[in-house]
Amino acid sequence: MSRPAVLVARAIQPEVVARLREHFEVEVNSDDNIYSRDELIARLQGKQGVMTTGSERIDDGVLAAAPGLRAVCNIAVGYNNLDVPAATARGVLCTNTPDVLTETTADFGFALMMAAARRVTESEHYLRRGEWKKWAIDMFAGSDIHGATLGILGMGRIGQAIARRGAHGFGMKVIYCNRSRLAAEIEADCKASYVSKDELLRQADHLVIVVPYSASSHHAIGAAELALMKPTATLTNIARGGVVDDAALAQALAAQKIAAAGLDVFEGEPAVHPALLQVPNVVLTPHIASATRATRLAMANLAADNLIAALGFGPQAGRPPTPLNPEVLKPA
Ligand code: 8YV
Repeated sequence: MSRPAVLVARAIQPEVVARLREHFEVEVNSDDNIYSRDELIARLQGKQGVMTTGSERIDDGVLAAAPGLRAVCNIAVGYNNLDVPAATARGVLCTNTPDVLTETTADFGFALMMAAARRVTESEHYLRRGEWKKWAIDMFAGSDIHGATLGILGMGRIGQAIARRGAHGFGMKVIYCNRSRLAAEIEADCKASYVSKDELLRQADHLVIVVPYSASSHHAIGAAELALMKPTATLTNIARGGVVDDAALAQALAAQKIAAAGLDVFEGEPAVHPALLQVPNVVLTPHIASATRATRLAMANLAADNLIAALGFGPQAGRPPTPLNPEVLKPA
């Protein structure tokens, strides 16, 4: 019997590719570039599975053009690049990589928030430019993290991990806004209080955005929302670019309507809104919140576990660990 063919849409760790090769004929994107839509469709011909990152859009048109596809395994917890209902309608399994990146991503959210609040990159650029000649009482004075109010928009696994860091590690007062209120024991564990979105924006000294991207969270933070924030506040986005209106944010930063921002994700990335590159009070990183060696390996391995199981191989054959649309799986 011939082995199924699968596509790995971005180069991943060789040891994970080796695991896939135990079961499949594997084609790996050897280029640094994301496939164009047409190239992706061409490469998917004859493939039963694909491993994607958050960048490849798999919509109904792509699925229709790749009728042999049975599984799409994202190496990401976010899956706004996948049209899951369309996949379900076509009987294609979709999977993501929750949990394995929660703590690493929360660490980075905290790092970005602290860097923005304490003006780390802004002051480093000043030093590198050779402008540091003397001390001044207000030199790069930022705002405190300890004891401040941490506001979290989107209280899923990563939001909760950030809340725990703030409450238990830094003595912060934690408030959150979420689609639904969390169970009392989770609120107690995170020492977090539920507030409305407006209250979140008004009260937060440091606002961290961790809400998944969808049509309803598109531009959840725009000019009107930024106007509610304190002029001393910071905003950190580790969710998805489209959740924040980057042009409005750049304007608010330039006009010092808020003090600073930390951004790991951007609308239209890898392009970054040019106005954001012009303002000094923003820390910019290239979507690396989950990027530790250990976590990226765990993510790729989990995606591989999903693909191997989805196509009926390995110890979990037919029972992929983290399905998004388990209803397409046939009962064992
Ligand atoms: C990924 C992410 O690295 O998991 C997510 O949703 O945003 C990141 O951890 C990125 O999407 C590439 O797959």
